[in-house]
Order: sequence, then structure tokens, then C-alpha cells
Amino acid sequence: MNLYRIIDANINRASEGLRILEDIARFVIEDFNISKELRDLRHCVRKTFKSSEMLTSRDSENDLGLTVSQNTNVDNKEDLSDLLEANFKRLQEALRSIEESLKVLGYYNESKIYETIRFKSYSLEKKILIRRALPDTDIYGILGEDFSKGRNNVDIVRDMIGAGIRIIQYREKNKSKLHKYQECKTIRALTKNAGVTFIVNDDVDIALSIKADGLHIGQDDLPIEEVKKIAGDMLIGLSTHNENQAKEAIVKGADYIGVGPIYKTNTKKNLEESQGLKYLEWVSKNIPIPYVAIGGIKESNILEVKEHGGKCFAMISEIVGSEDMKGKVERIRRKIEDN
Ligand code: TZP
Ligand code: MG
Repeated sequence: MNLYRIIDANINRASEGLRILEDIARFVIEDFNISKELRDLRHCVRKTFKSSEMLTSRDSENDLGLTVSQNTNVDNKEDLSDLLEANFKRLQEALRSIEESLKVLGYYNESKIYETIRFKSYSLEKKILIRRALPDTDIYGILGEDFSKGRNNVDIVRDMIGAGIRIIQYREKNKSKLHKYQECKTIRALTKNAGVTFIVNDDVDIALSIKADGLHIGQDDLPIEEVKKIAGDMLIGLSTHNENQAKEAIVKGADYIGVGPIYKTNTKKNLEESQGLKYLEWVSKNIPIPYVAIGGIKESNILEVKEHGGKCFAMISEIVGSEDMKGKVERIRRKIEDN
């Protein structure tokens, strides 16, 4: 039956796609956790369905696809983003094809497992995309109504999006869970519409329920390894204040780290001790995952932060407290781009 041949070919196709993605995660992005997740998926793809009919129906020499592929350059990949996109697409199409064929053959449960793998691949793809974009993100805007001169978070988010900020974190320390949830729900809709990454601070339950892109936690929150069990494929950021915490964050699978406080600031209560610029410089030279500088960063000192290795700058008061956010963001960008 030719459906077995389709399944056989697509299990190979899916495994090959996963192998390429796994290698990119391991050797290029240097994210061993994502690489391991991809490897586990590959094993699952191989193990879930096996049938002797697959081998007997295999006929690679007469496979039309090979001739087509060798005579064209449609599979020519321009850069890493293309390679990632193409292989995720290949993987997802192959999985879909396996699912459909298995259903026709009466293997409903196995088909559902391949479907689960396909959904997992969508969220991993999204996670890799956001993670790769982070080091190229200049401003990381953090909300905090106490510092936004009477304006509410939703209006601030609209301004941030209008000013071209591409990543926004919700951080409110004194509001009720319900209030935070309601605000985050609205902000999720706005950010999604604008293609802006949305991260929730502290509350994994809120982050999950509103389908945030990520969660940001600190050293005193639930341990990251536990959070990762709950948070599925959400991006996880972890605040760090010294070299040991940064090294540990990698081992425990943080997708990015916060680095700071760079300067003293009144925005955060119980501000941690950190060597600030010196610590940032060390991170820039030693830590392979994305990092975000934070704490007292302003238009007036951002160049110094850049000179010490800063690439992505998180700010609360300087952004939410500015009367003319668009102008503020433009001036900051001009400064960091021109110098
Ligand atoms: N973590 C370390 S410093 C800080 C946080 C959340 C506050 C940053 O706020 P600001 O207004 O940009 O100094
Ligand atoms: Mg926290």
C-alpha cells in the first residue's frame, strides 16, 4: 500500500529536518536545551510508528523528489533564518502528511502523537525566532504605572508600539492578580497585533493564561527548572546580578538573562548588589546567551552602558516617564547607532 511509502518518506523527511534544526540549535545558537528538545522530538518521530510495510515499499532510487531537488536551486538557503524557516516548514509538512496517512490506515492514536509533535514544533519555532531576535533588539521596554506620570499601562503600551519598541515587559508589584490579568490580556492583544514580543514578570499563571511570549523571573522566584516544567515553550528570562548566577542561568536553561543593576535606581525596591558595568562587560565576553542590561539606564548614560558591552537595554522610568516617548526613543536610537 503506497500510504506506507508516504509515511516512510515523511518520517525520514521529518527526522532530517529535526536533525538540521538540532545542529543549528547546538552549534550556532548554542542553546543546548532547545537542541535537546529537538533531539527528543526526533526520537519520538522515529519511534512512534514502525511497520515492516514501510521498508518493503521504500524505493528511493525512483523517488521523483530527488531528481527535482538536484535539478533546481529551490532549496538554496540564503542565511540561517531561511535555513531555520525552511526546515521547520519541512518538518511540519512531513508531520501533517504522516498524520493524515496514519488516520486513513486506522492508526488514530499514533496520528495524534504526530499531531502533538507538530504543535510542539510550532512553539519551538516561535521560541527560537524570538530568542534569535533578542540580541538585535535595542530597547526592552518595561511597564510600571508608578513611574508613568498618571498614564495607564495600556496607553503606555500603545505609545511604546508607536515609538517602535519591539519587546515589552509587564511588571507591576502591587496590583491584584485580577487587575494584572486584565491588563495583560489587553496588552497581549495589542502586542500580538503589532508583532511585538510580550513578556510577563513574576506570574507564570498569568503568562500562560494570556499566552504571553515569555516570562521573566528573579532569583527569589520559583526556581527556573520548575518554571520550565510549567511554562512549556515560553521564553524564560532570569535576572542575574553576578557571574555565578549568570553561569547557573545557562545550565538551568534560561533563554536570556537580565544583567544588573547597572546603576543605582529608585525604581526597584530592595535593589540587589551588583558590580554593574564591570559585571556587564564580563557577561558580554563570557556568556553565549542573549543578555539585557538593566537598572538606572537613561539617554544620558546609555553610551557608557554600550561601551561596556550593552546591546539590549531595559528601561522603566526613562521610557514610561517620558512625555514624548517617540522623541525619547528616537534620540536613544540615534545615540546608540551613531556611536
Ligand atoms: N531590576 C534591576 S534594576 C530594575 C529592575 C527591574 C529597575 C529598572 O528601572 P529603571 O527605572 O530603568 O532604573
Ligand atoms: Mg520576580
